Amino acid sequence: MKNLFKLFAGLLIAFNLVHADPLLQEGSKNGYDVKLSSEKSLVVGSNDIFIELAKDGASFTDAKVKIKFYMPEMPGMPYMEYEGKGKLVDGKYLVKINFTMGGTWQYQLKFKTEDGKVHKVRGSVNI
Ligand SMILES: [Cu+2]
Repeated sequence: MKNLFKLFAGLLIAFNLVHADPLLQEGSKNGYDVKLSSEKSLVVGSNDIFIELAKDGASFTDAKVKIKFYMPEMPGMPYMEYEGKGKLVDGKYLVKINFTMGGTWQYQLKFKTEDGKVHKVRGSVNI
C-alpha cells in the first residue's frame, strides 16, 4: 500500500511538472489592459478561460469578446481550430474551449468596443 501511494504521489508530481501552472498572460492593446487566465492548468478536454479587460485602471465590461485557438497542419494532423465567445460572468469574460490535443495552440483574441473598433491580441498557450 505504501509503495502504491509513493507511485501515485510520484505520478502526481510528474503530472504537475508537465502541466505546470494555470494560465496567466497579461498585455495591453490600444490602451486596454488584457488578461487571460484560468483557475486550473489547461488540459486536453474542456477548459474555462477567463478574459479580463481594463481601461484606465477600471474593469471594462462593454466589449464583445471572441477568442480563436488554432494549431497549424502537421504531418498526419489537419489544421484545427476552436472558437469561443466570451460570456460576462462577475466582470470577466468566460470562454469554454475544448482542446483535442496537447502541444502549442496559437490564439487570436478579438474584442469589439462600443465605438465599433475591433482590437486583436495574439499569443499562444502550451498544453
Ligand atoms: Cu497538433
